[in-house]
Amino acid sequence: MTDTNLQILRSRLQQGQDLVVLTGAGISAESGVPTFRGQDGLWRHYRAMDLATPQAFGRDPRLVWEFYQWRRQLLAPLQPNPAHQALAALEARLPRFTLITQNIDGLHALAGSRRIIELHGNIWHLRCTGCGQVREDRRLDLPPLPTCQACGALLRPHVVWFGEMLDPAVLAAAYAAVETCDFMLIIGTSGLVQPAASLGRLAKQRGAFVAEINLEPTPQSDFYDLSLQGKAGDLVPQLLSASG
Ligand code: BJW
Ligand code: ZN
Repeated sequence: MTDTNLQILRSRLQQGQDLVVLTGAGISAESGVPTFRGQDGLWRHYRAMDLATPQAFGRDPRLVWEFYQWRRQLLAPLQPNPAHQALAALEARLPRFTLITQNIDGLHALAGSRRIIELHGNIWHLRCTGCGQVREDRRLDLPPLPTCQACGALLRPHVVWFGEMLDPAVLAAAYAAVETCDFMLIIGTSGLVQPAASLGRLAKQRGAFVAEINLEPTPQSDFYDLSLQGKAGDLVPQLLSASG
């Protein structure tokens, strides 16, 4: 991050602006969580349409559950990194701060963030396909086809698959925050998946200053006020250590 760009972002934080942060898989990459796209991304090795759609689950729930059980086992020992921690510290400092994440890994909460809008759900929550009940369940030894204690129907991961609507209340909360913020920081997302990919543009249209932190430019970069290339685990803490 150049000194000038750093100064701009610091000064906005010092002004106590209403900040919205949107995170994607890139913020968890340095914790060891695989991203979705890019060289070692999950969707390079597995077909999203076979594993992350309601049709795939309907066709072969056992296969989809195998994929999610594997990911739960992979995630279980992983820890938040300095970028997650810096955002948790920001939440504690700023009176007006909203964290929106596309990530289902739960690492923001583990880092100490409290008010988190999880757009795509949470892999540690299971939802009943019969009665709709959602429960936290961190077991790593789930049966191959876990069922609901209340009604006996098949459980599924409480995540949002392609072709599914986001929870309307969750999406409404995200829009409300984005529409009224005056500073939005977008970290570690390829900006390809809707509707999350449009949130930055919406903030910009509403007059907010929008900055992005990513290893590389994204399709959205040209629309933002600043696009900073680098690792979230390096840049986000720098931003904070200079703002307090
Ligand atoms: C670093 C870094 C480091 C790496 N530091 N940076 C309009 C037009 C066309 C299609 C659609 C449309 N509206 C909706 C759609 C369909 C679809 C969609 O968007 N498809 C596109 C791919 C074209 N969207 C949906 O289906 C959504 N539902 C919906 O819109 O409902 C209404 C509707 C339904 C049907 C038709 C039309 C409308 C739901 C989307 C659900 C996404 N689900 C997933 C899986 C969640 C569960 C799971 O994990 O298994 O969510 S897919 C996956 O992508 C996951 C992520 O949250 C999401 C976004 O990925 P993200 O976070 O951006 O990760 P990457 O890997 O893509 O990028 C990582 C970035 O980090 C890279 O840029 C790196 O450079 C960077 N990076 N290391 C900083 N250290
Ligand atoms: Zn049930």
